[in-house]
Amino acid sequence: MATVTSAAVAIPSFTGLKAGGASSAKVSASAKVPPSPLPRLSIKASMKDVGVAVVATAASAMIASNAMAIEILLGGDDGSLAFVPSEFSVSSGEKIVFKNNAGFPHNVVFDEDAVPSGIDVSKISMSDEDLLNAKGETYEIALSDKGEYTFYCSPHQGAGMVGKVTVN
Ligand SMILES: [Cu+2]
Repeated sequence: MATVTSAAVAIPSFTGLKAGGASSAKVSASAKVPPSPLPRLSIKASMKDVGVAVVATAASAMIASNAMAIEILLGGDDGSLAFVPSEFSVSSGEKIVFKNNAGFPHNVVFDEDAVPSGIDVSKISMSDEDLLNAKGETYEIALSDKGEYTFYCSPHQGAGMVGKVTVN
């Protein structure tokens, strides 16, 4: 008996809900008292839609940023004092993210004798005293002039921590 009753209630209220939702504010104002589940349900549905839209936006933003940036690790996972990868190429204006990984402190200093002519290395380098001391710290630059740029880590240059980027 109880089951039958609740089913009988559920069906008409659902039908009423659908009609109210379709025919906008005027109807729901005049039918204010009885369909109390109506606003609650329609809010739930619209929040779900918003959630889906937000997720989709975040995913496409991530894809876009991946396409426009390259990540270079400072220090190899095996403990090597190196840029990983040490040679790479980017498009003009593409973001280069140097990310502190292991064996720090590290920095990124461009070699004034091995960059395209006219480049002021002080504008694209970290200073010698400026070091990345914690894992995950980053140094970001974008190079717009095409050519080859050699860079090094000043604490580890002697150990061979040098790299080269070609800007196309
Ligand atoms: Cu280093």
